[in-house]
Amino acid sequence: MKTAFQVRQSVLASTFAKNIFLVLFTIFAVNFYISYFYSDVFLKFREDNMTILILRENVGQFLQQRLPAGQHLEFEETISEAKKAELLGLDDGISDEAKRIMKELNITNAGENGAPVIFPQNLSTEISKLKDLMYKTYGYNALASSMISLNRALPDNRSDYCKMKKYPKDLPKVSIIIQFHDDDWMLLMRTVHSILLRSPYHLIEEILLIHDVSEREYFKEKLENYIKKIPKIRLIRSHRRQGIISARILGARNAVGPVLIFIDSHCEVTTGWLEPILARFVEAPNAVLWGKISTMSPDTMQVWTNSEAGRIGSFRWNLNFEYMDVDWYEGDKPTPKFEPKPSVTILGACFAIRKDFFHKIGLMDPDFDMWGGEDVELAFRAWMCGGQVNKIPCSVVVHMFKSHTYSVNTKANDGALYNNDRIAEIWLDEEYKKYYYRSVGHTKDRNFGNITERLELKKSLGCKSFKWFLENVHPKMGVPDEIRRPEDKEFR
Ligand SMILES: [Mn+2]
Repeated sequence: MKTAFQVRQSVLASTFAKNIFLVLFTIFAVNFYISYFYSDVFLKFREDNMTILILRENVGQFLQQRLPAGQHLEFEETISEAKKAELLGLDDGISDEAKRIMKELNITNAGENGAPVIFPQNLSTEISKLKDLMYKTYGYNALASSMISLNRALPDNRSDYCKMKKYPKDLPKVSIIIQFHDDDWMLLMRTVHSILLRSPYHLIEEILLIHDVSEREYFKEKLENYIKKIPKIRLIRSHRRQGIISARILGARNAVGPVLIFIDSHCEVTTGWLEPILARFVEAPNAVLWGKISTMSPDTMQVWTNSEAGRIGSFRWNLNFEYMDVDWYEGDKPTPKFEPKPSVTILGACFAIRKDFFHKIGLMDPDFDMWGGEDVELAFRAWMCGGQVNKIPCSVVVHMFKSHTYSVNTKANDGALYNNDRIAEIWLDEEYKKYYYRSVGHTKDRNFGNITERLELKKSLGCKSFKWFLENVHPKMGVPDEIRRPEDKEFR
């Protein structure tokens, strides 16, 4: 029989064993916790801003201080887009209301991989009305868009040449500028998310959102809160309505990165879109670059991409943009299809330019009306004033042509012509202006504002003539019969 002393001794012994166990367990747990994050996060995303971001949320300040700053994400390519979305805090953005309608219509994984969103034939009156109202408000099927994840996957249909091509890790950083006005939240944010998901994280200096005065409720507090959660986004609010062109100038003036990319608020970028653009600037710093612009349907949100190299940009005598087939042969030698190639003009939906060169050649014409013609004007100016324009076929961006634009031109009866008139008056030589005026139907009292400053800019930059431009950049540009007249002497 145990004495009271012995009982006390054995109780003490077992308490001691329990305490030892607890201490050991705690040490083990803490170790496991730290090593888990070291192996899963720290080792994979070491020494980068992104590591700091993740660790701040998961582990705490003490680990953050151990990280040397400013290095690259070596393993970024190996993480899935879903994982990257999770790490960056990018939600799918689908509202409860959209989820309810999806359930009712029996729609799942809407728009994934660029697939079309197809509604059933007999919609209820309620949904049918909502669909029409949203289409009218935003100029595309915004109800379908509300059902598609902001992080949706897109097909990578690039050619093998583009997929295999390797680019250096150290490329100039980019400020991506997106101006928006009354746009739909989901479409704008899908542009933003696709950029964050499909660009090497260390190459994005910032995504600059230019809020061009909108009364939409969600662009007030909701937007402020949203951008606090997402890395690298900066918001600039304009105090007066600017239009696309002035809003982009505002972006260029505020951007930090050495390279600027202007992209419309209704785009999605695809895998590998950024590297070929930035790599080209190393070889051609004075270039305006644009990639392949694929199409997104305004009715179903379907995305069409293919492995073709695509066409380059040209223009008509009314100074509107036009696509042009590329001559793939120089003599009997095929040109490398997917390498950067000269393009006469660009499409304004998405283009890139170095910040220093953009400032040097005078940004964009600040007296332009809200929209139109600025892409052709910039291409002319780049070519004539010491730069060049290139198409980058390996860079693919998807763009939606909506059924209406929010900007209304007001400076002349037809604002688009106001801008084109300015281009003609500033950049076309006297002998070519007549082709423009004939092509748009010349009227006497044309109002194109004051062009003195732009002419001075042209002079101070020592820009070449339009004749030089046609002969050297676009020798195939002829004058069609309906524009030419017998009294014109033969033009090329
Ligand atoms: Mn657009």
